[in-house]
Amino acid sequence: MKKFLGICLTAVMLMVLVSACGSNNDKGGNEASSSPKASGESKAPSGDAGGKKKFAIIFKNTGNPYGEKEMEGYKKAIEELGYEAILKAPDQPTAEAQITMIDELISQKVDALAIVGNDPDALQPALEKAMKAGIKVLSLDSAVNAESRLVHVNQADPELIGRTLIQGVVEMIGGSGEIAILSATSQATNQNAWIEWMKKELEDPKYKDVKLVKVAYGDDLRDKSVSETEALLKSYPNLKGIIAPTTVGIAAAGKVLTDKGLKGKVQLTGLGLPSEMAEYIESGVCPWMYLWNPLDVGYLSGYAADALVKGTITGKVGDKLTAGTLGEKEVIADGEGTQIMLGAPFKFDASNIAEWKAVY
Ligand code: RAM
Repeated sequence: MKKFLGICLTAVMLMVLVSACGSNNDKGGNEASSSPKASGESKAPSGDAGGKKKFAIIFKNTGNPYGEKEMEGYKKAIEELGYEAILKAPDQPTAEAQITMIDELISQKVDALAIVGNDPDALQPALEKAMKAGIKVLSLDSAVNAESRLVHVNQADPELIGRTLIQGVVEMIGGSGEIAILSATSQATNQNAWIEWMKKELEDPKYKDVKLVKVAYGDDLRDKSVSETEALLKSYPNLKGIIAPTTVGIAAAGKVLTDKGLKGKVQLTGLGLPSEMAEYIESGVCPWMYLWNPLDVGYLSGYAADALVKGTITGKVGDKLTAGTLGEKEVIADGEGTQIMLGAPFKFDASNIAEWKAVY
């Protein structure tokens, strides 16, 4: 815990620094044009035949404010580098829908493609085809497997996220009782990695009185996340805590617990957007939660894509890049592949949520 607090403190200092520099947290800019509103909608290439380089990003699905912020950060990096940003997200969070979009981007001859994978393996043939066509492929947020990408941009250490969420909920429920997880899709690489670490943390004998009764999947769709939360409450009347490691899930659970008057009876924590969770943190339905800056995840990915296209990095361990206002970053190992790490998660509670809800 001490170590984590230390890391949190460093994160606070970094975030204060970033906001003081007025970098990715400024609310100016053209948010409207950076949000895909419907399936397949993208910003058309500007048509300047001079051939501005095209940098695409595909998020998991539409209708997720977290994804819009991530894409906004990517667009900011790409535009400050002087290129064209193409932002895409399918209606549904499926691999199939992303494959269709990858094929379109191959035909459009984009220079780079950053993907938030809806499946670790299913996108491999399409992404290999893209790389054979000369497109620099990277993943961010939710990784694709090592063969399908040159590098992954990771928001934070999965072990730290998973262990911290268990420690948090256990503290909230007073050390014993039933807990459940409300996740995104069952194929999401990022959520699955965090859940694995939650389960490892729970193996510690100190949690012998804590029982994980179910992992439910709301698919990052608001209505499904609401109904999955309601089903958890119905099936497990003694449930004492919910961890939702997804911004869509935690906001849905916050609403359900509020509407049912369960504040203090069923505790809630997880990974949430301050703008969506402020009311539940202020009311006490969710005493605290964690996240990183999604604008920065996208922004870092934009700079990583640029470095891959310029050839200043190839994605191998030890490669270094300067990621705009985020400064120096290094490529490090990640299982069979490689990654670039943004930083540590940040804790949001009643003392700081008002400040952050306006930022993201
Ligand atoms: C949701 C998405 C995203 C994840 C966040 C925490 O918005 O699943 O991929 O990183 O939650």
